[in-house]
Amino acid sequence: MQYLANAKPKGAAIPSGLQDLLLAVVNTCTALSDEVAQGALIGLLGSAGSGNVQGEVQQKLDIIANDQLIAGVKDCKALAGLASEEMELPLPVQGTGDYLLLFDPLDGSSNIDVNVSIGTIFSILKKQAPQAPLQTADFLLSGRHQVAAGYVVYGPQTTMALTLGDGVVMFTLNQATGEFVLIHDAVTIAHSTKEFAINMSNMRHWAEPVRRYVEECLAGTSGTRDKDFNMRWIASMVADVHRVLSRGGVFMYPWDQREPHKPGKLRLMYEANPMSFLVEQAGGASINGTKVIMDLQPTDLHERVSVMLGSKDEIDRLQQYHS
Ligand code: AHM
Ligand code: MG
Repeated sequence: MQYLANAKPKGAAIPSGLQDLLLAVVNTCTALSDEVAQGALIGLLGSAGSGNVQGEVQQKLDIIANDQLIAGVKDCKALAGLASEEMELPLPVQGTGDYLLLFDPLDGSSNIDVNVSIGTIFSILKKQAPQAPLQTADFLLSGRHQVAAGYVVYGPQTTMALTLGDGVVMFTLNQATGEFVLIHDAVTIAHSTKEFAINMSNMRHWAEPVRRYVEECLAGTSGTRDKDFNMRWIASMVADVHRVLSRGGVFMYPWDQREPHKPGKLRLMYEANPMSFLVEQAGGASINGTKVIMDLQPTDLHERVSVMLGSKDEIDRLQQYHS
């Protein structure tokens, strides 16, 4: 991928170890894109009959994508270790090194079998003590420590969004050559929007500020917002966030009282943080209600978080409703 060799985020070339790691992730996602496209033809659909550490049923593709990402990055010299939604504990790679990789290998698992967009989300952290042997605690860094983050969405097109901390770029996979081609060099999210995304079937369980926000959107021109809103819910965070990056909007998966002890459904370290990094770098905002997600100090690799992200004016409004 020529882009990685030429890019100069914040005026400096991407360190070679980080280039190698990003290239390994991109190459694995290129192969996954091809497999996802074949689905049932190569026996990829259906449940694996197992569960992950979060107590969720694993699909065959969850496990395949996880295994392939591990195989794809295991020779990266600068990668100390990795952590995944599908594994309880981190996996040492070199043990020492500059970088830590976190990923949701296959996001949107409930959409695999129905041929709706799914994807891979990744986050790369700078290891604080590169020479010290890897420990789980090394991963527990706030989103501000990310040096790169992105996703690949396997949809009608395979598209990747990437940030290296200096804006957001987008690529589409040329299926004929296997190359990701740059399609946007400065993705920006408009501050204002008329579109929101939330699973409305949970409405009766929401907290008051979220209910108020959505009720005001639903009231449209007859309410205080004085404009009509549109709603979308794909149930793949990758695809919903891709829409927000592409044409603005708000994406929410808030805390709700179905499981009151859980802060939310989505995972902080490999879903919310990388998406928040992309959204902030595109001029949007991302909060858990009261706090900025990238500032949260994680205490557990698999911790969950309430997520509200997208167009800045709407996120400011949501934060005000929560304060
Ligand atoms: P997954 O990582 O197991 O696929 O779960 C995360 C997904 C998100 O992509 C999506 O926003 C959400 O779960 C959809 O949840 P729901 O089915 O409750 O609407
Ligand atoms: Mg996910």
